[in-house]
Amino acid sequence: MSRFHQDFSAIFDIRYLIFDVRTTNHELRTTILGVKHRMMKVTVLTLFPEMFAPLQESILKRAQEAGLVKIHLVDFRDYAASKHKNVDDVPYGGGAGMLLKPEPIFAAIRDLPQPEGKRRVILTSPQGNVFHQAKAEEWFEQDELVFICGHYEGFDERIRELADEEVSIGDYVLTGGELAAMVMIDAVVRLIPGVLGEDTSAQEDSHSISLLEYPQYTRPADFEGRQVPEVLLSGHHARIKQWRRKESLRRTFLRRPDLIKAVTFGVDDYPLLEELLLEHEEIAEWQVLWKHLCPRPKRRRKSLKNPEGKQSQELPLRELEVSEIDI
Ligand code: 6GU
Repeated sequence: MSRFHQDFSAIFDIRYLIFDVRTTNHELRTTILGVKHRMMKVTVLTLFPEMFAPLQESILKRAQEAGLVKIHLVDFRDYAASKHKNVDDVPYGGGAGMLLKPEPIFAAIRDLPQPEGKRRVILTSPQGNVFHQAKAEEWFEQDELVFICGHYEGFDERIRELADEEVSIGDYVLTGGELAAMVMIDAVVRLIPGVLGEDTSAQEDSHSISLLEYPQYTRPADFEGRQVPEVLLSGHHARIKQWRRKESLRRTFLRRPDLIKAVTFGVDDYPLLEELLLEHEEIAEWQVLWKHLCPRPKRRRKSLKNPEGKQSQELPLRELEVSEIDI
């Protein structure tokens, strides 16, 4: 392993008996205690591989040790041709700042091993589409993600050609793409089954990103006079479920009203929404989104057998025999 090709995945935890096997469709898989898991490869082209030290901690560290993800850091300065290993240069036409040169990044990409399955090349840039949960889920389907981390004042336009997509993590400017790449890597890796542990489903919470999480409490039930809501101590699962749904709705209305339009309300939400409306009058503007769920009084339907349009419950199941009629 060269100094500039740090491969953190080399250290395996011996608790997991790991074998990499190539299946017929060339997908890289890892076998952990007899169970086949998909292995995702993440390659990062960066001038600052040391910045990726946080990926060697906690859950991402465990994911690598378990063979669920391999993170490969490539210092593209290694591919600079000049004696001084220059990777940047002044812009044609003048102007302040230096730009990343195309040659080292092109050479680094061309030197990557053949992709093992589906590969997506991502250029980090504040000009890209803004990253979101749906994008993390889309990338999770890939076998390899390659991040090109932009740095300095910008990069030569021709570098864009190497990327399948250009992605930003939000509307602010960072000094480089490294922190952004780490954010995106974390969001994708946690979706891999096994990364968060057996009983936690990342898929479950990612789908409900349109609604914010309800408040959570742990012991003690009374912390310096601050009480845990009574309902959570009740053991009444249906009531707890309702309370959580209501609090999720409340949080979303009050903190992220921009997410509300994407929420699908069910009939069970109607009473909760009407309660919330009484508690927060600012919610009224969204009422159009749930009014249609209002339970209607049963309409009287007229039919041949029921010419008066009596309510259906009142209709006899069969015609009564004369003898049964109490005169
Ligand atoms: Cl991906 N790169 C840089 N340099 N700045 C950013 C960004 C990326 N996303 C938000 N700001």
